[in-house]
Amino acid sequence: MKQYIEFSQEVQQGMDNNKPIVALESTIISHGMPYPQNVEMAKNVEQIIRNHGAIPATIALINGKIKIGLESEELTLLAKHDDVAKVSRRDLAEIIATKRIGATTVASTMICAELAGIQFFVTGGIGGVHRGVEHTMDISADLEELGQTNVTVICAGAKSILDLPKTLEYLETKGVPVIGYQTEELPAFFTPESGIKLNSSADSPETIAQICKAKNDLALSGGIVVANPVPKTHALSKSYIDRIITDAVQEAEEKGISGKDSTPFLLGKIVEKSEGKSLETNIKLVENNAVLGAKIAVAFTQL
Ligand code: PSU
Ligand code: MN
Repeated sequence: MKQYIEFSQEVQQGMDNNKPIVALESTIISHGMPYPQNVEMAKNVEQIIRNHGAIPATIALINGKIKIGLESEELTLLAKHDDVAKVSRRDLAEIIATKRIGATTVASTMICAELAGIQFFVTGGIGGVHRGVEHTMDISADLEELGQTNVTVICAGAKSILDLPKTLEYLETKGVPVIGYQTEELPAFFTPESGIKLNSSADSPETIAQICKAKNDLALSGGIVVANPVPKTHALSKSYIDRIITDAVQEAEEKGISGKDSTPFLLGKIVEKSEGKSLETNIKLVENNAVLGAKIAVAFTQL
């Protein structure tokens, strides 16, 4: 298996010195945001993680290898290239074997992080159960992965392009802890509130690190979701963004968009309909997650 994994020098050095490492996904770069904001975001987020005492490891598939840690040119390639595959669990083997460029989703980033021995992973939002699931059966592979792979995902909850109550029910069935950071409520990505109460919340990175350690010690398989609300100063109003999302979901339905194209289509439409306001919020919340993710990873190494 080792033959498929390639560490950047920075990540390798970090590992050799037992430094805290934080994984980052690449679908958010290739399919989640437009160029050039996507590459600027990717570089900023890496720097934020360094500034908080951890080593960033952005993950992608390039030339038949799972790259753990990317060089600046590789980030640009993922941000600019118009033929980057969106790689979830089912696509991993194919994109490796055919040596295409692949951007990893939450699910496949978790798989690669676990293979590389990385336990913490920062992103924007996870995939989930889509609205209208009773007609489409569209449930993100991210949820299955959270049910089986031992990686802690720090995110701003999930976008309300999804059916949030059903997404939480699914995670409950799979036995995935969803911990609100300094909140009792599931954050809804662009807004800190969803009205949906969470089962657990934690007030400090140290407490979250202790929960991760206890779960490891008990050998409980599966991931953890840390749901970190977008800071109020950068949040969008719930009624404003909900209207835009409802329009985007309806347009996707009318156009018959399905499968792996559904989420990127909706994300693009939301940026368009909000005239870039959603993109600004999206970038700020990922940065905010990077701060928390680095703090949790640092706290974990000190246990
Ligand atoms: N949600 C976002 N931004 C994103 C994604 C989700 O707010 O960029 C991406 C992530 O990579 C996530 C993927 O893992 O979309 C989920 O895709 P799907 O719904 O097809 O499983
Ligand atoms: Mn899907």
